[in-house]
Amino acid sequence: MVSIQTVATKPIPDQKMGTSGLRKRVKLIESTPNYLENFVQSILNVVLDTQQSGDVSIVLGGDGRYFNKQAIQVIVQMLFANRREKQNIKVLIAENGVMSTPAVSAVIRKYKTELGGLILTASHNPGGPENDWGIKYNAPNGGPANETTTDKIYQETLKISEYKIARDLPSIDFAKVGPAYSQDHFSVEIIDSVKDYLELLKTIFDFDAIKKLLSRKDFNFTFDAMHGATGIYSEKILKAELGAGQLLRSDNLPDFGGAHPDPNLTYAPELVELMFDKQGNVDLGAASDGDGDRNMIIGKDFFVTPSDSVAVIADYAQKCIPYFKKSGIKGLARSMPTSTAIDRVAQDLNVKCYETPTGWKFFGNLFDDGKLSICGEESFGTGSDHIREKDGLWAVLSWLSILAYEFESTGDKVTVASIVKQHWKKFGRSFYVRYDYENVDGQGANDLVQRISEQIQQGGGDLLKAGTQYDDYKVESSEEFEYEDPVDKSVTKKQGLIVKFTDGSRFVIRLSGTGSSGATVRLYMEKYIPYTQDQHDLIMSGDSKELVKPLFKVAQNITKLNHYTQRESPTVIT
Ligand code: G16
Repeated sequence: MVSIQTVATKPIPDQKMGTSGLRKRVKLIESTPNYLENFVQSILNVVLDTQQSGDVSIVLGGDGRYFNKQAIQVIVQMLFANRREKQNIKVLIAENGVMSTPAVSAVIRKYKTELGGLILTASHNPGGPENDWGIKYNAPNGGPANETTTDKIYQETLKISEYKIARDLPSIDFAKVGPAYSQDHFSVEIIDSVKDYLELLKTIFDFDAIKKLLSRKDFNFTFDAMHGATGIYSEKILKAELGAGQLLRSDNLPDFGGAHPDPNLTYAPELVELMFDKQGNVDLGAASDGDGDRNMIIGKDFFVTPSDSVAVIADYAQKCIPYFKKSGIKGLARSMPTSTAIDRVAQDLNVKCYETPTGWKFFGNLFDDGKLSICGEESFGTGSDHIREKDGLWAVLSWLSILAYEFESTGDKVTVASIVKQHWKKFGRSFYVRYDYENVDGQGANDLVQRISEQIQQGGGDLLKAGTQYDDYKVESSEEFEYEDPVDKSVTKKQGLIVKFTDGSRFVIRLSGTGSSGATVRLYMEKYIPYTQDQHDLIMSGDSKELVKPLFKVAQNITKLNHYTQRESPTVIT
């Protein structure tokens, strides 16, 4: 007979979910008594309350990082101890505990798990004993919990006084697919999430067309899984099913090989070298992050910004992806700091383009309400209404579908660069750059935002009054972004500062919500140039970083970035 212990505990400060889940240093979690238990109990207090009666199920998976295996056992013990009388609880755990974030979303939706799912990931943050661990709660629609739910969970963390656990529950062996435990209205089943996820992808894409492309002698593709959760999916889907040639870092490691599992030009050096090697022959390169929801797309000698990537996918979707050929495009969306490239595609398709705060959770209601088909974020997130998370492999298969379509219809060899350039010719180009000032002093970062916010509240104040001239830039307007959800009408305030200029340029400042210590200031700059014959060379070959330099000078001048961050230059530029 398994016994249940009720353990007295005290609230632990700072257990507040950020943009997506709770992310903290492993050292802090391991050295703070009850850190994990407090947080899990707070989630369960909120989530179990939503299902007072009837049998329930929940998904449990993660990106394979250090501390996950141990955490899975603790969470199972707590689920067992918290089950209600006469209520059966079924826990679906990923084989080896590894399930990408998009696959968790797919599995929640497929099995209709009443309690949603828990994802053990700190996303693209490094892993291992010296780095980060994290946990996200996803709702029964498959998407990240909305703000109402995360606020409730946070309130629970502030008043928690006890948690329940069954420490002598037998340890669950999650290495083998099938039933793993069943006792007293409680069962655990280990599932093959790759199978479920693959099944879903097959309903979306034309696998034969992609296979044909990948079998061409004159087309080479390389995928970098960054030692993250997507490793197993890339082996079984990209390689075994579709015949993709080269995979990099496809073995999942608890510390991601000591690297930063963040798919960008800085942290995927081997892939980047292959793609920018003048003698190289790789036509499409792609990478995804620790938990597989972010993606990076690179052509030969050509980086595709996430903002352009989603715009190109949206423009092509109905032509080359069966799912959209059938369902059409209901609407498009982007997070506020993402470039406006997708807005112009929406205009062309005659559908609405929604502008949401940063965070995939804000797309959830739009998807559920049938208002949205494809969306993306500048932070390397791209996805659609097939699930409720951004989806790295979905973006990669979308690009393979576009290339397959172009190869087939033109009968000629096309390139990623030629596809994007064609897009710029049709829509003009948003030159776009993001500067990150990582791990700066929290007080300084807050003061920076506060100062600009006060000016905005005074109608622009001395700094931002419409008409104020800074070098060649004249202020047109300034605002602090606020979002009213079109479906539930909830209002989310203080989501970033936007300064627009009369030439159509803008810069945005906001603080990141995904770091595990200190603060990160993000400065986003965009300059849109419509396509004309005169601007042809600039649009096709202009360097975004060079082009936004004068705008950066103005943003620095207005925000006093160097002073508040105590930095001379950004840590990362994307
Ligand atoms: C999370 C969210 C994304 C968001 C990103 C960046 O991504 O899911 O929607 O755009 O954080 O957030 P921030 O700018 O606040 O750091 P992920 O991949 O880290 O889960």
